[in-house]
Amino acid sequence: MHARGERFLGYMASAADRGRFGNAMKIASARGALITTHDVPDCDGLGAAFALQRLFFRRGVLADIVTGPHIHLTDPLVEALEIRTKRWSDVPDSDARPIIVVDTNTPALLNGVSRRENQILMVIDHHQTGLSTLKPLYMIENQSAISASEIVASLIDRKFIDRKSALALAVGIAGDSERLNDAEVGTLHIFESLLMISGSSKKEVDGLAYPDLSPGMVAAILEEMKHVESELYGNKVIAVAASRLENPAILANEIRNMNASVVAVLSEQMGGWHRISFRVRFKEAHKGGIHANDIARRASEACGMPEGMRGGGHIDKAGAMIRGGYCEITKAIFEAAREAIDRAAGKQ
Ligand SMILES: [Mn+2]
Repeated sequence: MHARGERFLGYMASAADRGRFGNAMKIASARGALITTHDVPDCDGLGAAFALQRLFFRRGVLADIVTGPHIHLTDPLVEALEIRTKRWSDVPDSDARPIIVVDTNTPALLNGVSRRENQILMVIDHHQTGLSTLKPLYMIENQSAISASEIVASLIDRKFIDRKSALALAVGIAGDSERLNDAEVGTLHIFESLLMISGSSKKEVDGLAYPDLSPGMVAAILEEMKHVESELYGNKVIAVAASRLENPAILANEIRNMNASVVAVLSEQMGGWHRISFRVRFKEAHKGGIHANDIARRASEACGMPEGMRGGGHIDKAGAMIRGGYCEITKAIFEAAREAIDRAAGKQ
């Protein structure tokens, strides 16, 4: 489908997107850039940021990757590619370089950015655009892309994608697509090209995207699994739990791997806030019509969260920040999950 010698690895970006990308690159080439991704970054966000940073370095542009706190699951990627990241606290207020954001468009997931005055130059994202979104000078979004990394791989001229960038983008794609299991042909094609450029194997990429959990982590997950609340609704399993792990998505993914249909995991934050990861089995989301982002939004609404603070994400993978008591929130989640199951059944 892609003839040898094509200029770009894939078609997750349009010609207009490439025009916007070129304009943003011109501005950043003159002024430098701060590249960032959502708080608690994943392999997709870091991979996409790293590939952009290498493109800047190649042009002699001063570009730093700046993030919120990391979690250990991205350590193998960071170490393998020697990705250097800064924290927002390391960047002085006087640093006026414009900001490039990858893998989110939600201000609530960008705590460091919202405290600063820097111009938002460009956003590259594959998530649903909610009510509260960044207003960058250039927006590049494609919700049919499964990862931000494949959009970036479609924006950069292939001759500027080196081995390290290719590996980072491949790991980003693998990380967001459940080891390519969820990927359609367009994504697979980009991934294969990246694999070839990187000189790495699929196994190496999977090892970086899905590092083995440490024994301590396995023990912690098993401990938390003892307290999962679950319900068999029709023939679907709804499971809700609390987690003290560094990211609620870790437990949510493990429970979904057991084939629970709808999963929500709450992580208590300061001031009565809960960070919540929602997961729906891939098949039920894409073929069954049960949508994680919809459940996140409705549960947020039921808990009195105002418009623009009702979570979001993908149909199989979503998140929300809800303020309230644990019991009140879990009740709202079960209710929203049952309704989503009923609605999906009604549609079929
Ligand atoms: Mn992503």
